[in-house]
Amino acid sequence: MKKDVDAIVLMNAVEPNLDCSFFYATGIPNGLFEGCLAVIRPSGVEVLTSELEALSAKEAGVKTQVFENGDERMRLMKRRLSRFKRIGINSMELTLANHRLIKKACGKAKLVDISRDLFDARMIKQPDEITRISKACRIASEVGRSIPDFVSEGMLETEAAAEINYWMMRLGAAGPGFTTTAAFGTKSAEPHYTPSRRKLRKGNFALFDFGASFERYVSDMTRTFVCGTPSKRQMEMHEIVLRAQEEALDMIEEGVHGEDVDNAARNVIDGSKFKGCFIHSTGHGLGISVHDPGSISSARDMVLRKGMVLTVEPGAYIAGFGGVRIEDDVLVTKNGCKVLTACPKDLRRI
Ligand SMILES: [Mn+2]
Repeated sequence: MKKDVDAIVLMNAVEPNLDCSFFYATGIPNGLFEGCLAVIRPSGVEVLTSELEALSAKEAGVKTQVFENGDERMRLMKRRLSRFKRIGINSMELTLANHRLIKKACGKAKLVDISRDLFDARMIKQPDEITRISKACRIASEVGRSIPDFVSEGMLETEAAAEINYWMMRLGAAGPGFTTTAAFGTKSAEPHYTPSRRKLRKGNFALFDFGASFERYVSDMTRTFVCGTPSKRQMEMHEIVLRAQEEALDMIEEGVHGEDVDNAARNVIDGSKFKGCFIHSTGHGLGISVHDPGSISSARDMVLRKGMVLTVEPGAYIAGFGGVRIEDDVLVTKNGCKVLTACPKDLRRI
């Protein structure tokens, strides 16, 4: 930590307002931990937890103190926090209500925002984190490979998404890492679409964006298919997006600017008949959260460093026609990158 603090306090609110950094700092793979705290000091981490996940915390080998209600939690907080002078907090994920509780418990201590430092630390993955992400990637890849086996013409987007979620869990995922996207036909042109009761028809694009959650870490992968025989335009669109993705993947290594990787992918698409159709950045960080700190972007440039895990996901979208996105997850290494997802990238048919 660059900022001088006696301790860092991370406190969860109620799902979905949980602090991802709480799970980063404690490494606890199971449990919800609503209203729980992590107190981090140079000597180690202590979790203040309700009884609901006391077992998960203890099994993870983390020093644990259990409280039965809010009053007891406040007593525990006061006992620990009142002796500190400077306490680091994560302003990006702490609710205002919990901020008040921490202030009440710590007396005169100064609360210092350390969210930047925390996010910088979270960007570089530790070996244990890479192991979990890799497993989540393997699960998603296996499901991605078998999509043509369980998705067929006439199926609803919600049914296809349910199948993907089902198979990820059958393969050991705790659940989907985020809401699975299945977008058919013209709906594939909307990058953040959520599935509805639309049927897959002959000639439709079928875009699936999904990831597995494994021991709290997620994968994030996209593949685009065509139902039946693809048209010439569909094939061209897919080919250009694939070339853009390969350009980006070829460039990634420690020391390279995200902006340059983004431009490499963008130049392929903008140099084709699909100019202007790539409407988002090339990638983002991935870890506990599906949008973890970090990006491959011209707007938010950063230097890529060894140990970062990022998505590489160029796309092309045409309203009223459809869209193609191809997304893989990579680990940045000294001399390149390791692609953690392994699933065919040619335009497959359903
Ligand atoms: Mn995705």
